[in-house]
Amino acid sequence: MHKIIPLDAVARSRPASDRGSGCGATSCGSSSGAGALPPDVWDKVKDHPCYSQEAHHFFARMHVAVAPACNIQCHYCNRKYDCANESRPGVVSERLTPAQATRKALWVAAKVPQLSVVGIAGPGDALADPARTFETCARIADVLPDIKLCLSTNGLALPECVDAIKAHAIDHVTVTVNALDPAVAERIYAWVACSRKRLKGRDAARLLIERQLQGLEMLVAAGVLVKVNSVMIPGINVAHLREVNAELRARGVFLHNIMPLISDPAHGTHFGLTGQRGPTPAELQSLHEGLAGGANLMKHCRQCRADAVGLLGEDRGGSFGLDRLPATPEVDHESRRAYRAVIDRERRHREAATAKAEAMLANVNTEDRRLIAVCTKGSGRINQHFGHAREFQIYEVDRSGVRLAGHRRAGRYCQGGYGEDDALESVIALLEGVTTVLCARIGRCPRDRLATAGIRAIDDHAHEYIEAAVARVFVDEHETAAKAVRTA
Ligand code: CLF
Ligand code: SF4
Repeated sequence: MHKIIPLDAVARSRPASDRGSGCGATSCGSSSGAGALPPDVWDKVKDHPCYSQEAHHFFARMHVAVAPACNIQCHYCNRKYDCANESRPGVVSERLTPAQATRKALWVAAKVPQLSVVGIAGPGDALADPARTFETCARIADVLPDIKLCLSTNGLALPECVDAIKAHAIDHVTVTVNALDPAVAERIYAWVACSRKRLKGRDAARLLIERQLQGLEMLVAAGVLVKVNSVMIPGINVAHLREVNAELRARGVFLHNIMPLISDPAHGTHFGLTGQRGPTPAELQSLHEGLAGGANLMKHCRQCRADAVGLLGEDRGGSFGLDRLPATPEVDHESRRAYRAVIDRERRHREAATAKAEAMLANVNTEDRRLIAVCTKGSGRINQHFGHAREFQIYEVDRSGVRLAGHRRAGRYCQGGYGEDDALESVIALLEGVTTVLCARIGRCPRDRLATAGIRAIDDHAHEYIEAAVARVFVDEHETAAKAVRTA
């Protein structure tokens, strides 16, 4: 019934200028700014915290958990919990009706001026029961026209839904593709439902891949920005993800997000119970490095919940529970517009500061490359106390520029007035490979302990833009080292 689309057929049939979003290896993707993308694409991504790395400093997303059903079974998922394709496994969301979801979106928009995107990412698959998903999208678009709609799917039901996706002006769709080779995919999925039957093994894997590719091509052809998530599963698909990444680039996928498998026996998943491990941060980084030149990589994903609310990395979902949902939330559209105007100004200043910093870096005569950790609460600035950081953003810097390399989650060191020694030791272990930490403030004890571990903590750049401060520190450290060599 289903025809397999050969992996290389579409890429070959498309003119070279159309391939890979029509972009060079470094010209587009999540880290790109206004000048590097066609204006219509920039317009779609500029306020989307997942599709634009820059936007994630300023804009928030919320998920509405309106999609309870699923049509496949992934080995990393336990149906008692949410869909692990686009959310952290092991968490349970409050399921909402489309009407409740709309009220919740209004409520969050009223309280969180940064809100720019509403996504549907579970708790099951967003397209397994498309009527609920599209009803929710239509209702939200009606009352919040400044909000972008986004959804995430395993792709099985995607081909039939592309017309509805376009009709509802959903510009961003994530498809989870863990493998393009059925022999690899059959080790990741237990079954796939088709025409009221459950397929298993290679037939199931083949059908799912075929539907994912067909849907993905239809979306790209329809001008929808496609992000592909792949769960990185050591021993199963790690080497294969290189082929997947290259194929995605050839097919015009905007962004490839490789998410580390989270596997915990307590979640009761097949992988959790059979001892399948997830990758280490070093393995993920090495895979990222090996994919340079392929489809653009997303490196700022936080594997959020299906009911997440807030900036990526913060989760305010607990403050917006169903039990407190107002009957008629009121949104002040004027103050939302004012927030956007402030952000536009802030972005221009940040861009200018980054350009200046990059010019300064280009003059440094070194092949050195460093990892610098940053404590930030958002806005693209160094604005968090070291002791309050629950995660560190890791920036890579060399003479060619400053790039986000990822983030590392930490236990908070400061426990209400005193420092927790064990937490500090885990933070130090977590910062392996990092030479410097930039924060808004740090006490003497942790600063000294970090220094003993070979990590310099600096709080002289509090409230400065991240890229500018990272570049300044790199240049200063290089100049100090060069001077020491000259005077030796
Ligand atoms: Fe949600 Fe996903 Fe849309 Fe973002 S999340 S549906 S694209 S609005 Fe973002 Fe969260 Fe990572 Fe997803 S950080 S898990 S990539
Ligand atoms: Fe679970 Fe999502 Fe996979 Fe369905 S698609 S089995 S909900 S992880």
